[in-house]
Amino acid sequence: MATVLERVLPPDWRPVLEKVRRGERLSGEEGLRLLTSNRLTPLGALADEARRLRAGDQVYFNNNAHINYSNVCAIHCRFCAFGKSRNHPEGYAYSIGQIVEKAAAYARLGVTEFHMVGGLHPDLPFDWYLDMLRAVKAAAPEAHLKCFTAIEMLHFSKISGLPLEEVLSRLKEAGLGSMPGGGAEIFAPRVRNIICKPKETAEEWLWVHDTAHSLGIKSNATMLYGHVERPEEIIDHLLRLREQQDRSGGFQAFIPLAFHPANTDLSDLPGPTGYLDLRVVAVARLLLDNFRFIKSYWVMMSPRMAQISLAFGANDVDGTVREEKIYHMAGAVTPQLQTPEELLSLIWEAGRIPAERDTLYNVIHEYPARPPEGWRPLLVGDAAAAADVAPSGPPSVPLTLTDLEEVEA
Ligand code: V47
Repeated sequence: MATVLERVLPPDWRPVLEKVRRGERLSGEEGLRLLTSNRLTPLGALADEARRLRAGDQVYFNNNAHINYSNVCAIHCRFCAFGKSRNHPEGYAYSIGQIVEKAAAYARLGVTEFHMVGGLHPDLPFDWYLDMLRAVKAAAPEAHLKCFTAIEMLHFSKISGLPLEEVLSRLKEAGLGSMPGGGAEIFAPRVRNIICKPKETAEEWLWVHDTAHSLGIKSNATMLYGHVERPEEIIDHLLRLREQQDRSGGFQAFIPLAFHPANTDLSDLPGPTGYLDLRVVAVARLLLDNFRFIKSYWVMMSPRMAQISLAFGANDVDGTVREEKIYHMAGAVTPQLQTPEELLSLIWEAGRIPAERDTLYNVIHEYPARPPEGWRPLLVGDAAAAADVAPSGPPSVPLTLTDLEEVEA
């Protein structure tokens, strides 16, 4: 008897399903055919099957806080609304004291990860970043520091005159735990030329991650889509990440980043559609057979779309976030915070098993497959809107089942 998946699948996609089931690698041509098809339901079903077979039914989230330490940036990328020149009225740079104050307050709220990135500041010396990491580590010793994109790492190498390996080793010594995936944009030179001409090349971005992996520093990978890229360039980006992962193996999650045009030089572009969001997640899951985690970053996708993407191959929704500037300066209207309760609701309602993780995907809290009796799903954004998201807000420790039962009682 044919399964539902087999029934919805167009006959010429059968060989792809068979490859997925046999654990065989899909080709770029197959990826392109899927990406350019508008048959969303079978594409989702195919990606969901790949996710189920390769990664299981848990959906991960973490209790994290983003700290964008400065938006002052020596280069100008046309897709970016965050970076500002040194004298711009909206340019800012937190002092180490201010960063430590935020970190200490967030640590008291149960945050396990600080995601810290910023612009390429023209004046701060490399020692400032080392001092900043040491100070945050001293204030929040239990928290994992996931900091600085590959582009920032190359900037540090330039301003310090140190080889990249030395930059990474010194940051690691100062407390760096892993690297986020930003700055990749789209690898194709044609697109980089249009959207981020002054930025380093794909080869340089990949080299930084390769070097980080060789030093035992895990990292993530991203792709910015929904602007001027062509489907072939999305596929090229994914294949280059897959090759890099074959070589160095240190990528944890792939995070597709939907372009937000407001307040950028590309504000005349419409940004991605919902169809594109879901097709990119699904094709990433299918092509990236060596990435266990496909993360739907709810800040840029919206919590609702991130929830739907769980049926299209995603198995991570990022974290609580709390304070985000890169997307909100580009017009994002998503909340700043999703509480653990909201993330749990989102995952349970999608029929999946929530797991709170640390940055390295160790599970900190396992949750049951189904919510406790009487659990009322929270509308995404509800609790966040009502909560005090400032660091001085009420303590918000990760929930356990016992906590949930107490809430219900
Ligand atoms: O590198 C900047 C992108 C990235 C815009 O590794 C924009 O866990 C859309 O990398 N519209 C930073 N995107 C964010 C990032 C990230 C986010 C969440 C988790 C992780 C992780 C990494 O945001 C930048 C750039 O690619 N970006 N401006 C914009 N207007």
